[in-house]
Amino acid sequence: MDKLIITAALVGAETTKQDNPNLPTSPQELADAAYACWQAGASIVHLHVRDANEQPTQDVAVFAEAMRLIKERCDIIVQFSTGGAVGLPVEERTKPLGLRPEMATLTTGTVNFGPDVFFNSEPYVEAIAKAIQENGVKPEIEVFESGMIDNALRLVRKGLVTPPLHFDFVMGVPGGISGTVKNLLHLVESIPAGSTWSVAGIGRTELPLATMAIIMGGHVRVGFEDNIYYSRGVKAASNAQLVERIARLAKELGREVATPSEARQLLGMTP
Ligand code: KMH
Ligand code: ZN
Repeated sequence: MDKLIITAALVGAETTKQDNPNLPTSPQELADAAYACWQAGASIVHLHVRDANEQPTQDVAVFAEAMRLIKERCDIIVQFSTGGAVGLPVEERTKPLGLRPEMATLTTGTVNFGPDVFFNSEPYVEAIAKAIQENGVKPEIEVFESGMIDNALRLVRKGLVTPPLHFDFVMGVPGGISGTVKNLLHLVESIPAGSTWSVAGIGRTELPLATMAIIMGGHVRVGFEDNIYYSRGVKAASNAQLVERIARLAKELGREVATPSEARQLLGMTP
């Protein structure tokens, strides 16, 4: 099997320091957390940023500062979120792509998101795909339900996304596909041959789905964006603690962990 790519989703847009006081929010805290995750075995950092009031923002200057501080410390692949927070207009979501991060997310459809709607109409998705392509960024296709795979394949036919495709299955969002093994198998069987995939299980589904991905030859995303607990009722001490556990499990299950350079090769990215 290929080496395992671990992505650390450090903060997201929804979690607060009230939920877990160890949540990194400032650019410096994000860089420290990214470095600790890199040391623990992460090769990609999935990046959202917050403003001075810890609110989610797509402010280009804040993304620039966080990326600069991360790159000063290590060679981890920086993946910007183009999802941001629910309700943001597409122009806001694509602005940070001008900084030309190595990777960025691309959600290929609309999904209920708890009580909200994560809005990704076809014009939105195509605008984000175009901005990703124009800036030479590697897209990670975020799949919250299975129809989003079909939408991604339509983008390929339109020339807006170029294989090899990399998918991230975000499972267990209330409103999206639930985090069961049966659903994971269905998603994996639905993507084109030659694609790579990772799974981001929300909440208590994080660990079992990550374990499945390690066994099946997929890749894993963990972090406070998806889950703030280490075990039932016990808050995680850091994002790195969650990454460390995946690296440890992978070793036990016979899979080596990829460095950022190895991850770039596995994902077909130009260095
Ligand atoms: N915060 C969610 C509404 C992404 O990063 O691209 C969207 C999200 C997806 O987190
Ligand atoms: Zn995100």
